[in-house]
Amino acid sequence: MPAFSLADHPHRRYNALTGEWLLVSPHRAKRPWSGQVEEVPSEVRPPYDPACYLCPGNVRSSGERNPNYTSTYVFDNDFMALLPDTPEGEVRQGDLLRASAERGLCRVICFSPRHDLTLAQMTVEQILPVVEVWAGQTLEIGARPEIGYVQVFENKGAMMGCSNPHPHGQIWATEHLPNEPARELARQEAYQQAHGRCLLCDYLELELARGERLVCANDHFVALVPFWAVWPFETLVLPREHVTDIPCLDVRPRQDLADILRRLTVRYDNLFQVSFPYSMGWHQQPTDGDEYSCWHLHAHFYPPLLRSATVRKFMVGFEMLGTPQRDITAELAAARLREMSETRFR
Ligand code: H2U
Ligand code: ZN
Repeated sequence: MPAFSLADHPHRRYNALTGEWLLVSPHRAKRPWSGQVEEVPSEVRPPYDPACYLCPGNVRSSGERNPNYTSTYVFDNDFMALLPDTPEGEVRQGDLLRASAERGLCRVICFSPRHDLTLAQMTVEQILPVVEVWAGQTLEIGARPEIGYVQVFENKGAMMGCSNPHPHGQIWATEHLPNEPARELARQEAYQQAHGRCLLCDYLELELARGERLVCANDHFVALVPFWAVWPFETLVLPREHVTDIPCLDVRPRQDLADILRRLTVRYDNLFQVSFPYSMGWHQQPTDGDEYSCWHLHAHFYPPLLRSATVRKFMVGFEMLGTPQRDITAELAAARLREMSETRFR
């Protein structure tokens, strides 16, 4: 019997950040596909679309008119999933029926007045204001007494359920810590307790030394495919310095963040020569006023595409009922992304 290898044999991998396991089946990467094929959405869009509710000067469904903004633009989501003035209340029957009121708010952030751009097509100078808005919004919303956590994210592409191609992201801020950051907090706290060091500082050091899962880097940020990636081309974006949230980032790190976002999203677009769909978002320290020095700021990119612009990964069957699974290894995915150009295809 040949010796066990991560590149050839089915195995489970541990996600040190969430404490969950995933299944990796590298021997299965050449499986033939006769399932669903996605449509490639048209790439051509006008710089201004009179029917777009995010373009400057247009009227939204609330009846409000967007200003003629020239860089970024933030507004309260007209269909907030959470409301700031929800009355306090609880429903409880033993340990079986539990519910409690949740306060919060939702905002939309337009990244650019240009309807036809994406982060991958914007310059570092154009992306920097987006980073500044993320920082400013995190500070402002996080300072509200009813807000315990600010989730900054971008849902990109029709495949991800995004309703509008105009470059934009969202913020959902909640009273309580959502599930994913709660899992990450528990692991980061436990690691700090056990080792007296930050989990992601140590992880980054290990990945920089090994190199096999790195995608790209600059002086302040590193993009890599995490050892425990579930989505085929999932990446983790980490500041080299131990900072707890975006507002903590200094001037140069913010510029480097804009740089790494451009370079990573261009690599994604070049992979299948398509505007690459994904959900991405920042995991920052909670804003309930407690101490979270163990928290290491990071972003996750979760793209659904698997082997081409038209074949996506589904989280179904065993993954829904058992454990998430992947075929192509994190190391192979990183190598593919690493060899991509940082000049976007035309
Ligand atoms: P997507 O990122 O999933 O496309 O969502 C865009 C958000 O924009 C969505 O949350 C909001 C929707 O509620 N929206 C407005 O706030 N005003 C509008 O006129 C349309 C959509
Ligand atoms: Zn638009």
